Amino acid sequence: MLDWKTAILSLSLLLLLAGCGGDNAITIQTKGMVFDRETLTVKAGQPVSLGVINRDGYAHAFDMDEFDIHAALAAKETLTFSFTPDKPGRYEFYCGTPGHRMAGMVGTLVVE
Ligand SMILES: [Cu+2]
Repeated sequence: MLDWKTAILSLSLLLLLAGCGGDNAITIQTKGMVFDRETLTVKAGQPVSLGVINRDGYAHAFDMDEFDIHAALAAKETLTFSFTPDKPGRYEFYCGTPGHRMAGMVGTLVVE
């Protein structure tokens, strides 16, 4: 689980990576009961800094089983997750809030 310290640390890392023009700093937003991007593409072996922005006035979650990411996103909250995908492949991400995944809050992380 990520706590707020991890989130702040990750946010700092995101800003650092953004400052360096890091390829794998990406952002995704909730837009009602979907994510604004269905596919995220990153490169294997490079650290990823993934910002998830909840634009809605109610709670969501962000889950990616492959990378052991399972976090609640309060209304209007932004969290940043850092991980390094080792293997090329396609990995599912979704909102773990009950009912949301079935409603369409699901997408694919493509690791090239
Ligand atoms: Cu949701």
